[in-house]
Amino acid sequence: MKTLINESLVAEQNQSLMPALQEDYDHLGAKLQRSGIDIEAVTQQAAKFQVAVPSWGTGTGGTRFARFPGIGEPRNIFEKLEDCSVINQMVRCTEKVSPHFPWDKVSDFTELKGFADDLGLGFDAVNSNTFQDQPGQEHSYKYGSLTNTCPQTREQAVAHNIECIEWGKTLGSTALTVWIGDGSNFAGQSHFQRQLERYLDSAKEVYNALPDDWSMFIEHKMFEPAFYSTVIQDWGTNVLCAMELGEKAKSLVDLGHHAPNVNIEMIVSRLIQFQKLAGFHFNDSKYGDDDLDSGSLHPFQQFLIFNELVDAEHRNQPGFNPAYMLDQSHNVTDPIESLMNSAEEVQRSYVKALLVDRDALYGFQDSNDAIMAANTLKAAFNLDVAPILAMARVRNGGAIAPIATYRESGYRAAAGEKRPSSGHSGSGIV
Ligand code: AOS
Ligand code: ZN
Ligand code: ZN
Repeated sequence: MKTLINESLVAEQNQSLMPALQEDYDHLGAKLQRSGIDIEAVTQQAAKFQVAVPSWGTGTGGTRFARFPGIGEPRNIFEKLEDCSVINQMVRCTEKVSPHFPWDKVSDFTELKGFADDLGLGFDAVNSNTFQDQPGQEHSYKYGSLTNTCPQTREQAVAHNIECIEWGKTLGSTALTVWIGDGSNFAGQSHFQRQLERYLDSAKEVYNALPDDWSMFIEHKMFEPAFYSTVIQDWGTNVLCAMELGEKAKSLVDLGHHAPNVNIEMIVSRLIQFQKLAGFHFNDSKYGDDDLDSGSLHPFQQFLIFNELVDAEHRNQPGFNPAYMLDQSHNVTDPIESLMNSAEEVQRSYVKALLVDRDALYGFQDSNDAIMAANTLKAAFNLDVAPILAMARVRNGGAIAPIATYRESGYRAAAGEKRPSSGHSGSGIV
């Protein structure tokens, strides 16, 4: 496997940090032992954890208002994959990339697959894009795509989703994520039911094109770019459509796509119970679909979501096989650093959830001991599991201190040399 950061630099950095890590790890191990937890078993679980990186997250995207290009931004999917491989080399829990078409322009998918293979990367869900027009496109998505009142426009959107499936097959992907921007901006602008009927008709055509081992992930979002109503606005409409389509259709939860203060962990629990949880777009949010770094604002919420996920693992729930992906976009940080941080934060939530004393929790729930139930969760959440994460990384060949090692490597500056900036800041992508 080709690595873009010098392996001996990683080894050197790890060597100097190892004595302190070992000390912290042994200390945490002894502490966990008192609660009957074997740290080695937890570290092995942590080392198996994976979350996919979004190809669009490697560019210095920004907001819909402006784009501020960063140094050495990837100019195409091949360079995006290079950056993803650096992320994975450092954190070793991001082996897959989720591509977005046609943002990721590809002329030869077999070549792309080979390029990714060489970097030790695979592909997670492929994303279609019918929320903006592309140059030369025949029918406009201004008034919607899969739900457009014009049948030819709907057909065009269906055809794009089907071509994404075809491309994904070559890449080794097994899922299509469909997020549409369809909705309305004025009361009365669209007939809610007729619009959703059109969605279902179009979505059925896409669904029917899925290979046997594929899934269709439906992603809901409350608002934006439509601000009065959105067709797939919440998990209710999402799961109703997924049920209508069939068992290969499931509901994808993007953490930033809910009304403020919504109990997302409970939505996750419901979707698990009815075998309809597709997976996640992890990110964090203060106001809406902010796409901020995972765990940067609400680490407890993210932990509570993982508490549901680990509980499902613990209960061996049928049909439980969620896809974990990041969905974030930045203006102010180096995207490689942000994506490494996010991956680690998601993994941190997972590890903390593994440490919840589930039998004790069930006991407190059954005896209605609310305070002890809450304290049981908090006891796991308040543990500092950083030594477990670092040990899992180093055993998988990654860096004890990903950001420090990445900075030391000078990768970004070298990318700046190889990938000269186009020098202008055009309008952004949502
Ligand atoms: C849009 O808000 C959604 O989060 C989608 O997942 C979208 O495809 C992605 O964020 C890229 O913009
Ligand atoms: Zn998303
Ligand atoms: Zn979003």
